[in-house]
Amino acid sequence: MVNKNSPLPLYYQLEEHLKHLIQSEELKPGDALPSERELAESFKISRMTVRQAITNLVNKNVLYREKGRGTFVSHRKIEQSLQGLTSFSEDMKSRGLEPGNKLLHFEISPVGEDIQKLLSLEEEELVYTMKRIRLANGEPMALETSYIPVRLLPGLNQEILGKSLYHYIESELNLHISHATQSVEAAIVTEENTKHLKVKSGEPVLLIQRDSFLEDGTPFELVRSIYRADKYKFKINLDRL
Ligand code: 16G
Repeated sequence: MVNKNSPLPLYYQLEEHLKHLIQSEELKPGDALPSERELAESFKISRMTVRQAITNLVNKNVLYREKGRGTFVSHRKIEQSLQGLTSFSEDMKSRGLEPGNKLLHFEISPVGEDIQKLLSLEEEELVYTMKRIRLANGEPMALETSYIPVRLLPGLNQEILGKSLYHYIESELNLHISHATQSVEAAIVTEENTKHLKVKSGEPVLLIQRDSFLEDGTPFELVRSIYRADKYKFKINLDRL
């Protein structure tokens, strides 16, 4: 499995071997890796070589270390395309995961000038402000704060928000969701959000802002979300211009 006569460095060969075990699911997400000593003995290589291979895989997020517990196989990230205006519920279902929501906050009130502008609101116009933890198979993936003009969805309530917002807009109200602009930036999770997202303090997150429009150009939502960077990877296809 490691060939001492190969020109490839031993740490690299061990890395490739471990990656192969993960790809073939002999080692599954969350599984503990044998100790450095065990790996060194079974491959007849030095512990330093083992350590180097493991450190490289930790740096590539293939493995993660837990203090005092050992080294484990990372959970695969959800790969989310940045093309196509889809909802969280649709995204999870298309992966065979059960979407879930936990509503943390729901209020109807006027909003600040920046949100007024982005939603093309009249001054003092009422807006729903809501905060939802988005879950996949019960595990938190993102924390979403959405702003929606009451004028557009007068019947929106907490029960509807327990399910899919986009489904309600399209299937119950027959409105046509058409396009959006979205930005993604990196940040560190705030102390308050560590408990909502079930991540440790200091973990990286992705801040996403989406402004979505109906077919006639009316802005219907402004969403500021915090996605777990350990769970999400965004992907886009590019054409040469
Ligand atoms: C996604 C959208 C969010 C939208 C929600 C509707 C991003 C960054 N955000 O989470 O803008 O409100 O889907 O989901 O993709 P729902 O229909 O499941 O409630």
